[in-house]
Amino acid sequence: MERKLILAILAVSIFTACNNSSDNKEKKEDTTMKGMEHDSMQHMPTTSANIPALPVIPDGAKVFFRNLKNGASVSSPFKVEMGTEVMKVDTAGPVVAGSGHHHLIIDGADSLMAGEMVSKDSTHLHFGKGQTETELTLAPGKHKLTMQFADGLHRSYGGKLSATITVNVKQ
Ligand SMILES: [Cu+2]
Repeated sequence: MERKLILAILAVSIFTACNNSSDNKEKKEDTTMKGMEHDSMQHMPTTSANIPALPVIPDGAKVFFRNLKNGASVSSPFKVEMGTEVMKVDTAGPVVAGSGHHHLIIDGADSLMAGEMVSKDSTHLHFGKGQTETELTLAPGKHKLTMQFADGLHRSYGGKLSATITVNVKQ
């Protein structure tokens, strides 16, 4: 059983390594995330030598919804502007102190623990090109929106760099 699992992980690692040479930026981001997931499934210390530590959050840094107040009523689709103070918005990839990129979590957690990888799916949106606004299409009703800032490797900066609001999407 265990041997099979190790083989499977090895196979995935090789596959990931091959894919990393791809020029496609989207793919690169994906494989980075997969690579990290598998790394953390094994033992973090064995790979941490190659991975820079999560940068320390500078004093006064925060993220906020620029154009939406908690409890706002909106008509779908609606615009979401993501603001930062102190932190610089950068593209995904390099891990640079004092910078990172935005994520939006829809109807999920209030924040992700510092260092936790932001997953990538329909309710965890990445703005790895350094975008600071987007348009959301949501079904009518109440929805919870969480902004989560993360470093170049999509590792959450934690609750200090998150913001959560509820919006009411009109019929
Ligand atoms: Cu990301």
